[in-house]
Amino acid sequence: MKSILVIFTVLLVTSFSAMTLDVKQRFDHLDSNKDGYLTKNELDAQPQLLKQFQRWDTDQDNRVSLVEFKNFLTINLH
Ligand SMILES: [Ca+2]
Ligand SMILES: [Ca+2]
Repeated sequence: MKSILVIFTVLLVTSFSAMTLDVKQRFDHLDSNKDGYLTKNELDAQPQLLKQFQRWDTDQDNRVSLVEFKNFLTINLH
C-alpha cells in the first residue's frame, strides 16, 4: 500500500515538473531577446497569442513575465 503511494507521488511530481519545464521552454522560445519578459513586439508573429496579451499581463506593465505566462496557462488547463 505504501509503495503505491510512493509511486503515485513520484508520478505526480514528475508530471508536474515536466509541465513546468514545457511552459518555461515555450516562454523562452517566445522571449526572443531573452530578457525574461514577453512584449507585444515578440508576439507580433503570433497574432493568436497577441490577442491574449491583455489577459496575460495581469499587473498591466505591458510585458508578460514567466509567472504571468505560467498562471495563464495553468488557469486555462484546469
Ligand atoms: Ca523579451
Ligand atoms: Ca506584466
